[in-house]
Amino acid sequence: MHELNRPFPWQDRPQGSTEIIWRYSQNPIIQRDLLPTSNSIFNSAVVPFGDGYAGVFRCDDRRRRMLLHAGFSADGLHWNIDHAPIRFQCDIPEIADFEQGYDPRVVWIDDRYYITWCNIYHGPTIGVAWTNDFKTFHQLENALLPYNRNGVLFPRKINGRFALLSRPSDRGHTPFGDIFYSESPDLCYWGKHRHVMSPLPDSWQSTKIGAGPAPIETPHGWLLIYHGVLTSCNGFVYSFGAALLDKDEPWKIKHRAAPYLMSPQTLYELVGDVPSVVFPCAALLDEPTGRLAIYYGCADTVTAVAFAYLDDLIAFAGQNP
Ligand code: BMA
Repeated sequence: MHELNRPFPWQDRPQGSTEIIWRYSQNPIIQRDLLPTSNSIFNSAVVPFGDGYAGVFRCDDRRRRMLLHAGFSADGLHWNIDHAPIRFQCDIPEIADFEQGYDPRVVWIDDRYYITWCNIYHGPTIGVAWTNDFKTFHQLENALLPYNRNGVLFPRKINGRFALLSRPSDRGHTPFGDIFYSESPDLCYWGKHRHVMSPLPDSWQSTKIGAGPAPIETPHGWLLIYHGVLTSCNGFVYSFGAALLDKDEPWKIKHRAAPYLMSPQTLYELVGDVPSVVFPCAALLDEPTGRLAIYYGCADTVTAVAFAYLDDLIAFAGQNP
């Protein structure tokens, strides 16, 4: 999976800035109408693939169906997205052919890429599929019962089992939500459900929270970048923050930063189909340099990237309890 010559998407911290996360100056990297049929392209996941990158993109079409499309990039910044949506191969008739899906995450575990997404099976729940080429996608059983969103796999088995974060929800614009942990020997049967985190009162994360990109393994535990929602007099405001979870028992929080890492502040984050949303679904790590590129949806309309150093995020999570 790793190619040494793959260019890492990066831009240095702007001169004079002391921010621990900074936005790419060419944001948004994916405009809403990159596809001739798209209304909006946002909340999408990318991973290293071959000598470049691949991704699964949330593309809402002009009928306003929520569809997933595969895409490819040499540099992680300029993307070609397939015009046809992903058609999952599925030999389980009961769950096949639920066309719509949204908010994908992608991880490499052992020998293949796994995709989790919000699969609309009698209400939202967590779909699971795998691929090796981002052309053919093999759909497995849904991980959990409806209603659930933000299913995010850890990028390796923990204590020999697949591990998943999720956020039980309702059918609609859920006004609550905690993050839970579940594990599975085979990606079919899930159990040992553990509570991880609740929203925090009087804060940017007071209404609900949900896992963002796949957790990143560090010597200090799993770095979890997660979104949090505040209910303002104009509706929901989506920001994101950071926490560190225990390496072997990831339902235990070691540190959780009180301030947000990023809140919607630029025009493309504040204005769009759903105003005031930053929603991260992927993070790339350049291990030799500790550089991170975080991909996030903006205002449910476009896709942007922001940069940070992993060590700074670990320190941020630890120093702002
Ligand atoms: C959530 C999800 C996200 C979306 C967010 C803000 O419930 O549907 O896809 O970005 O709401 O509308």
